[in-house]
Amino acid sequence: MTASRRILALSGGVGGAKLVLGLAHTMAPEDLTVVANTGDDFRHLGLHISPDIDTVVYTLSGLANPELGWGREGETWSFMAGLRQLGGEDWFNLGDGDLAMHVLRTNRLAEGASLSQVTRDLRRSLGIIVSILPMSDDPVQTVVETPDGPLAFQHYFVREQCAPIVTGFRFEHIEKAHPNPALMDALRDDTTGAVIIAPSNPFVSVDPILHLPGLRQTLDAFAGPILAVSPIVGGKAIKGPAAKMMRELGMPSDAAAVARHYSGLIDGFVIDRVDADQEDEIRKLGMDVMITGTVMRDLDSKIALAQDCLAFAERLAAP
Ligand code: FO1
Repeated sequence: MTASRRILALSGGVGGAKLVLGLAHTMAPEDLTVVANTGDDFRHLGLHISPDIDTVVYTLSGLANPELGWGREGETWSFMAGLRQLGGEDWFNLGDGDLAMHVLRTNRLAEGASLSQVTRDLRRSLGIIVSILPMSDDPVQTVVETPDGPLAFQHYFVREQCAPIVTGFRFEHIEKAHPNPALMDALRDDTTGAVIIAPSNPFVSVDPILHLPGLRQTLDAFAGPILAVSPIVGGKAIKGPAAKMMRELGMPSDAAAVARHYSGLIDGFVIDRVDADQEDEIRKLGMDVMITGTVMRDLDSKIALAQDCLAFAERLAAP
């Protein structure tokens, strides 16, 4: 795989955006296509909100709030203050600058634009060269099943702060959704060198993408390597509920369990040095393993992990 081949990165949440930033600093941005999960999307106060698209957009444009992992840095909250004063729903925080993104997106969609078109125009307006594709232009809603009944994803993640026990997941309307045609074209194009599954939550950030009708077959037919970066390091998720979900689903909350989740799909799995003792168990699943530093604390570590992933893809692609 020569360096100037297209890379497809499947991403959701903060971990995904961090690796995407590392990739954007490591390769020609025009050769990087990010496929963003839209199962977290929801309608709130009449606005169409696409959190995983926005986390990538803000991260690549340098506008992201590094502490929160969502929304904009240096945000003001006059809208929220006004909303509370008027007794509006205030469990989901919408910063004043962030609001512009949701209002614009909602308006463009209402005018008939597709989520792909809106996303392309928004990222271009922020000077982003990297392509950002919604996984689908059709609505898919991740539902978290709990002993007390189903929860819309943002109700689980934000309103309930990930406290409920998960017993399963559903992706509503996915059977009618089409994978983004640009993604399917890229997978069928031999200028695409590799697919990288970012260190995102396998259940609620990656599975909505992988379960889109026809996508798994197209991935299985993809000639290049498919690799994933473990979102679990030393039995813990760097951020978010992945490890808690694994335990609640009766799985070990370790890197090998994530590898098992992806086995049959991926050719290589990237784990952190602290999980080196799991290498043999993971290799037995029929995939190659790269052991490196996978905790991305700063730009240098994001770039280093991105470089490792590209080198791993080269190694996997070699005959
Ligand atoms: N996450 C929170 O924990 N609390 C919030 O108030 C919140 C607001 C918010 C607004 C816009 C946006 O794009 C994301 C927001 N998130 C918030 C994060 C969001 O729930 C997650 O980014 C994803 O859905 C999970 O990756």
